[in-house]
Amino acid sequence: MHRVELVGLLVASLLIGSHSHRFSKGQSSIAYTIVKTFDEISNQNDKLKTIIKSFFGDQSTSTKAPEPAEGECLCTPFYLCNNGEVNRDGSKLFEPRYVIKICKSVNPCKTVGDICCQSLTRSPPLREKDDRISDNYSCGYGSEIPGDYYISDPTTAKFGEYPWTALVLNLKNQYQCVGSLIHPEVVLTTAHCINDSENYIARVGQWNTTGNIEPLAHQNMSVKSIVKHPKFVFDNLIHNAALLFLENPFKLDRNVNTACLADSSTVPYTQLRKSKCAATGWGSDVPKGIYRRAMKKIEFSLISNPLCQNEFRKTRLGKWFQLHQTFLCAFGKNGRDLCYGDGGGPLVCEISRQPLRYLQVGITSWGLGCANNLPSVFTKVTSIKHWIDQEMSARNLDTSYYTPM
Ligand SMILES: *[C@@H]1O[C@H](CO)[C@@H](O)[C@H](O)[C@H]1NC(C)=O
Ligand SMILES: *[C@@H]1O[C@H](CO)[C@@H](O)[C@H](O)[C@H]1NC(C)=O
Ligand SMILES: *[C@@H]1O[C@H](CO)[C@@H](O)[C@H](O)[C@H]1NC(C)=O
Ligand SMILES: CC(=O)N[C@H]1CO[C@H](CO)[C@@H](O)[C@@H]1O
Repeated sequence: MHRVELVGLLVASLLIGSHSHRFSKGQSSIAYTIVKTFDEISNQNDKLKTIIKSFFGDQSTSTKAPEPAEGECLCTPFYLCNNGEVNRDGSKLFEPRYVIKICKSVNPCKTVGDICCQSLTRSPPLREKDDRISDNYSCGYGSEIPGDYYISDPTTAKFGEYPWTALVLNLKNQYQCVGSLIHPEVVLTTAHCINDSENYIARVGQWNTTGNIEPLAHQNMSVKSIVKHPKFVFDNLIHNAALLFLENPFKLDRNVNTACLADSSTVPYTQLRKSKCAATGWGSDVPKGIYRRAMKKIEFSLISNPLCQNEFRKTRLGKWFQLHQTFLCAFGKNGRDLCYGDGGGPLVCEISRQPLRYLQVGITSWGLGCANNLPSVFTKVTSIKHWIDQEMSARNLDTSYYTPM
């Protein structure tokens, strides 16, 4: 096993050539380098790709978990020992992607009494019909909506690009978490940012949360009832999912569409590991940073659970850490990452052979810090899909809104 690992790393390091110094920076960068290496060669040489895959394809063999024997003394940091038992599921050690501070929108005008006014030079909004979604409904498609809105960097989504990404607000209009529209009257989010005894509002079709500058209007809707996953555990965030059922349905439009949901019977994750994935939200860029105004988009590459578990075993979660099967991990491209306030947001991947159509595979759940070469962790949609279907059927709601046909 060790030899296979070593030869594999050798091949990887030969391939990245001048970049091989990354290995000296610590082991956590190795997996990142491998992911990057796959990216870098993916368009170059299929044969090399096959060779690398033969070493890394089955990651479960090269990242075999140590298993403690029963009754064995395990020397662990004190915080990993609970009543004489080693903490193996990361209880209370994860950092959920919470909203930790509310960003106040400050009036930027210097003169007392002045307020922000829209530019008069804005081009008129274009309102042609998009036949993909208006009458004949289809989940997972975004729209190109031309307009005079400024996009500052590659981590900002375009208006209409991810039309299922929803804001979850409290009654004071404060940002609580992100969600995804899976049916005109249902929003999927994480359980960790929802308090069942509070009231919420869902908002869709918005891009810039601080100004109504979009060429198509957003929509607000009150949440009528909340259902958390019955097996959700707050301390270790397993089954971290909640459904918000709305008072009335949203109207689907070019800036409002439903997400398609991954189903284990139709989508092999190994296939999705090669596709373009992205997560969206309005969270901060750094811990304690301010929240984004315009929708944020972070591109991700999915990794296997054994590889992910191995990455976290090198952290304070400890070497006995076991990643629960309801999680899904991904590395942010170019070292970018989600952060506080992104919880509940959708992670979507392009469906192979259906260009520009996306499938929601994850719900943003937790990480350790932000953008520090560790994977981001999501609730795996396939592990909660059955529960979603059941809750929908119990209310006579049409599941075809999130089923890609
Ligand atoms: C949930 O909301 C109720 C009612 O506002 C409040 O008493 C309770 O402390 C909240 N729970 C949590 C975990 O914040
Ligand atoms: C969002 O709106 C605010 C206020 O109108 C504006 O200052 C900011 O530039 C907008 N952001 C983007 C990315 O357009
Ligand atoms: C949505 O709710 C916010 C906060 O109450 C409000 O400012 C906004 O005008 C509402 N949008 C629409 C389209 O009604
Ligand atoms: C191709 C297709 O399915 N067209 C349908 C679109 O929706 C209208 C009415 O909603 C139907 O009449 C069409 O057959």
